[in-house]
Amino acid sequence: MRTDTGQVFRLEDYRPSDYLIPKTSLTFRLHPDATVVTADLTIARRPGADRHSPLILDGDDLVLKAISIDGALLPASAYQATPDQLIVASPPDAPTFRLRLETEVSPSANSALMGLFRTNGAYCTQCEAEGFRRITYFLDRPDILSVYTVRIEAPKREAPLLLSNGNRQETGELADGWHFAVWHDPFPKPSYLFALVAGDLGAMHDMFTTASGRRVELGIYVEHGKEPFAAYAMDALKRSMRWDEEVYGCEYDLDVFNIVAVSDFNMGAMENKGLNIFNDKYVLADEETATDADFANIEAIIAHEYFHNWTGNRITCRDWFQLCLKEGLTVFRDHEFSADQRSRPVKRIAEVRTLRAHQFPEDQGPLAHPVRPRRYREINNFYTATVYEKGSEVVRMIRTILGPEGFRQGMDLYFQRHDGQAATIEDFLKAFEDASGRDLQQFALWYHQAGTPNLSISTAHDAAKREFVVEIEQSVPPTPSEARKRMMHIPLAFGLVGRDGKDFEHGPVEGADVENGVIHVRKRRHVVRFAGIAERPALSLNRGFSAPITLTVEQKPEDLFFLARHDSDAFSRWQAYNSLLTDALVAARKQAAFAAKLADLAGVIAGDASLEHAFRALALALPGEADIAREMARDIDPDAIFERREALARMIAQSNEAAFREHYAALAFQGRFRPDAASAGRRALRNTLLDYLAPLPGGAELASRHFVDATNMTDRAAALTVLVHRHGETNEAKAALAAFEERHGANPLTMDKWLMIQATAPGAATLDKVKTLTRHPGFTMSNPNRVRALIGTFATANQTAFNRPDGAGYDFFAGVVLEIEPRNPQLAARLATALRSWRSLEPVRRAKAREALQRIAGSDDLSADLRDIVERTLA
Ligand code: 0A1
Ligand code: ZN
Repeated sequence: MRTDTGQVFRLEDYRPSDYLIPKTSLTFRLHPDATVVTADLTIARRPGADRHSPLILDGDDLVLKAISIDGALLPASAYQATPDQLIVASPPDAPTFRLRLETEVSPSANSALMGLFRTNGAYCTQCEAEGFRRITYFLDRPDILSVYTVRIEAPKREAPLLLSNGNRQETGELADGWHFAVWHDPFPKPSYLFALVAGDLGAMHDMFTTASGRRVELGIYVEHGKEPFAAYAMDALKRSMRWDEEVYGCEYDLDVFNIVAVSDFNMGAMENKGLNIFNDKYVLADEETATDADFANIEAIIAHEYFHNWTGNRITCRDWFQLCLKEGLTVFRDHEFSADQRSRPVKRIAEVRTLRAHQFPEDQGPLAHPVRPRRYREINNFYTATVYEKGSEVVRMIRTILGPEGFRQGMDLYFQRHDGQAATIEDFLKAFEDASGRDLQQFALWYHQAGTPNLSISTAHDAAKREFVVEIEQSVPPTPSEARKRMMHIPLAFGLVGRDGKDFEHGPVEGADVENGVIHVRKRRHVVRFAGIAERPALSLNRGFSAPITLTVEQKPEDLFFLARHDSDAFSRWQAYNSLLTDALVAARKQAAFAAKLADLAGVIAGDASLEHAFRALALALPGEADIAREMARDIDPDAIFERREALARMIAQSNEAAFREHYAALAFQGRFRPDAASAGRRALRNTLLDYLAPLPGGAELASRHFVDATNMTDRAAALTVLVHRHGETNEAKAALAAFEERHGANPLTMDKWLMIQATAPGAATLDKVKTLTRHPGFTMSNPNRVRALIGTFATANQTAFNRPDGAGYDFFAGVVLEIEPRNPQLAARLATALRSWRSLEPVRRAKAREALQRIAGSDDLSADLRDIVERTLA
């Protein structure tokens, strides 16, 4: 484990390396405790670099066994090797030389899951961001692009399968039952994209023919016996490959594309060139074990990693400050893919909910940072919702500003100019500016300034002048180390909706640039005057969520009720209803008439056959407890929020009981299971209705029947959730938990749902339940998926139990974080971010949460990962 050196990395300190590594040859002689890695590096001095500069290679926890240059062993006086660095003071003064290094690593002792480690008996690597330096000494930075040849040797019985990046060049037998394979990747790549997998795995094979006729062998490797569970992932892969050709003109470039699913993985998946490695949670699925949400995630993540082949691999990042160059862009691409494969409005609503749930709190708390950060202590902690999700929103805004054609031209130019390079955000923006002739200088602030901008909006209508006036005031809140902000360019999509539900055609506009239904907000204040508006319209704002901002709008509730039914933009219809629900929950509106109208509208939405099932399900789902807390912003009392939310749900259910029961019954479906969006939407609506009906008389029996009759995991998990969360003490709930365990006990991924459902049961008593579950034979602190299912969801999705006023939830959590940290610092640091919003709690809980954070901060020898998170959280 790397302990904290306190070193801060700054964007402005970027310098190109004095040395380059055009070619890398690696040989792995695999052994669980003593794998020998031989690296044969062709090293070149960068043209223009100082001839006397030493060669300094990165390492992490390495032991150097041998070193030679151009075939001659190096005397001890010529180099200095420590576990985290290798310095050759005076390398040869030749244009290129060969450095040969031998290191020895222990994959089985590697519990951090970075570098070369073991999972389920197989060997596997993870090198992003800085894991390659745990394999051999290297210039482990993304602007060092090298052509790799990799030879893997292993006992054939233990590891019949030997995989690395690129194309397989050679295989053969060796003495003593060993064998080898040689892989060559012709595309120069940074070390973080290197990968190796060796083991005894099952496979699903398929074929893809690219637009230009290249035949690509596809393979998905999984634990033996799990092959059929890879079918959906394979289908998603082929659809992704086709989509990237059709939408971006991006074709796959190697003869093989392999995916390996592993059960020990810190993140979702990794885009290593030609050899993606996945958390098996995002590969394995069938109706018996996976929910509709799992299917959608698999489709999205398979696409995401595949799309990285062009946005990330062919064009990579100059340095880690540019992480959003590959991540924000690739998330945008996977969002668009899912929108095309499924329902665009439903997908957009889901994206916005995720952004608000994960990125907004980050932007509004102590861990706020720009989409392109300027400094970091530990890069692992910057794989954040801001870099990924807000990064994607920024790309979406570029498309809104340029229009779809201008955007595509910008992307084409970006690919053309930077293929084979390590690029920056400036390069990316320049491609769009040059392709479109537009100035994106002010827009670039989206990459540089942290914080969620707010637009405060009021309107006035002058019937005599036939003028509608919209006053807009922009503010960007201060964030850590950025007190003063500059005004941003915010593309605000809007509509002026008339009584017939159609958008008014307006006359000339003054006060801001308005084009194609978008107001370009650029200043602190705009007074936008629309001419030719005879009647007062309802103002529909931020349609399609055109900008990742918050709005403070002086809006009459009648307008929101109207927009919720008639806005031509489906996202805004959802938003209008959601704003009304939020208003009711945040207690701004308590009048009975308001509540009754809200309940009526819920009934209308539930039964409106012109709306997709999935849309209705999303609209009917009340804002979550954390969403409500975010709206309240300070002195949060999670118990009070829980009660309010329950009361509103009950009120809506009671006043629509008959209709909800009828729709619920009508949605029952007996046909064959299909994971497509329409079928999933139907299940989602039925399960949402079940949740409403559950607290009413007969609720436990209804949920119990739903559970017993379920023919797929989506319905079974939904019913179990309702039983455990609302009727936890009943025999029905206990029986369902036991039946689930009996049926799925052997499948850890499915048992994660069982753990999650119990960890999120509301109420103080859940803490003891979670403690007990840590001793369940199916649970282990050493597997990241288990930890996230039980501990992660407890801390992030159980507002009442985690935030117990006695602080016992925080105390338990701090203990777990400290227990995990020595073996897996990355996992511990990610978990610890659950405490980031501690300052918005009411004073008693706030003090307890701070104590827990201080307890973590005060322990000795903290890893760089965890120390960075807790210190910034407390600062
Ligand atoms: N590039 C990956 C994310 C990723 C980052 C770090 C990792 O280390 C454990 C793993 C994966 C992606 O965007 O999917
Ligand atoms: Zn990614």
